[in-house]
Amino acid sequence: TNVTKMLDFYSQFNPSPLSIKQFIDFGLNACESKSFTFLKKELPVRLANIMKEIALLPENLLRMPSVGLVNQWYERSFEEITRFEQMEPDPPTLTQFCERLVHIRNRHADVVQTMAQGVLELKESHEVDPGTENSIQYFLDRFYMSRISIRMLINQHTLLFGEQLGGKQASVNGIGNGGRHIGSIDPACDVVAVVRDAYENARFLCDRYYLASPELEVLQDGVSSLRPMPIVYVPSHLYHMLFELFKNAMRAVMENHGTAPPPIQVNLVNGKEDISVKMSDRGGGIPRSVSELLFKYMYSTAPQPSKSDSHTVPLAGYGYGLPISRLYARYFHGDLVLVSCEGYGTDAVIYLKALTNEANELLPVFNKTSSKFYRPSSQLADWSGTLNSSNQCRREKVS
Ligand code: W6P
Repeated sequence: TNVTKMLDFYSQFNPSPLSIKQFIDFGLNACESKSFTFLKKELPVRLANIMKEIALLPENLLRMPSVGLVNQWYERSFEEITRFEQMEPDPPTLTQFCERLVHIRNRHADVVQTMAQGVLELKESHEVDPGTENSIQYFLDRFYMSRISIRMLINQHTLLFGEQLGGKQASVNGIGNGGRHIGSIDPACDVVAVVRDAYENARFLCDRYYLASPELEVLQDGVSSLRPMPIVYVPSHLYHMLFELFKNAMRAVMENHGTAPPPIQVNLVNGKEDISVKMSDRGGGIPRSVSELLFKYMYSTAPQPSKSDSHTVPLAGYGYGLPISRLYARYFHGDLVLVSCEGYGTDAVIYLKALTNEANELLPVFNKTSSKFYRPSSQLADWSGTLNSSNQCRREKVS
């Protein structure tokens, strides 16, 4: 079909990663027709690259109804955007384009849940071998990263040029955001304020479930501090990561201390290359064998607690929260790592790039190398007793 041909065409191009600096420079010279011209090519390229990978998924996963649904959403959105291919950036087209992007963003709102449902459907209907599990892990990291990046592009365009907030005026000059946001980027995003906000909201859930909660101590360079720490970043991404980490830390602390829960400490350090946000809990820690698993989608996939339990939902379900938080960190070349001391507590560190020109989007590229990861192969151990446990890469026997 025509869509198949278009997919083949657009998937030949590599996605063009942008840095936070480029997003800002572009936002400050905000030109809607330039943005349109860039996106009407770049969005199909990013969509096509990941759609080609969806097509390579293990057949029994592809057959799951939820995965089929997600695939349809991608096909529809790809088709809708490529309709703009030959169009000139005149005012009615620009308006239509903006509206279409909002529509597409809404269509894909539940992709994470729906994909998780698909993995659940697979688990409940098939025995999943470790090779397949590996392929699914590899795919979901790339798939969700692609989604984060596409939503970033759509958010920037609609916030800069959309009508909802009064367009450019509202999002560059910032109505209700201190007058400095550039789309979703805050050039003076106060890490301390985001930490406190995420803490307060996690604490609200914690109090409701455990009837108590640990205090927060904020440090800078290891000493107690009340100073703000402004960085150039997307506050919603930072909030997402911190809220997830706080929920996990609070749960661990509350499950391990009846009364007088020890505080959660957050130490902020602004280095030359990295900004580090270290959250330390004294929640008893986790063994190393478990900390690896916390980032695995297959391990984290469990049925949602039923709606009737909604007043007593556990604080953190170990859903896709941690793996996706790590993707948010990695998206601009940061990272999220867990270092635990079993029997004591856990440190979770968010690393962010301190320099906006080094904070480049990290994007999955579809090519021969990536397709290899979807081919089944016999896994042979080259370390004693490590087969199927933690080897990230695939080994094919060469005689
Ligand atoms: C734990 C397990 C965990 C995961 C993520 C963040 C903090 C913590 N603490 O015990």
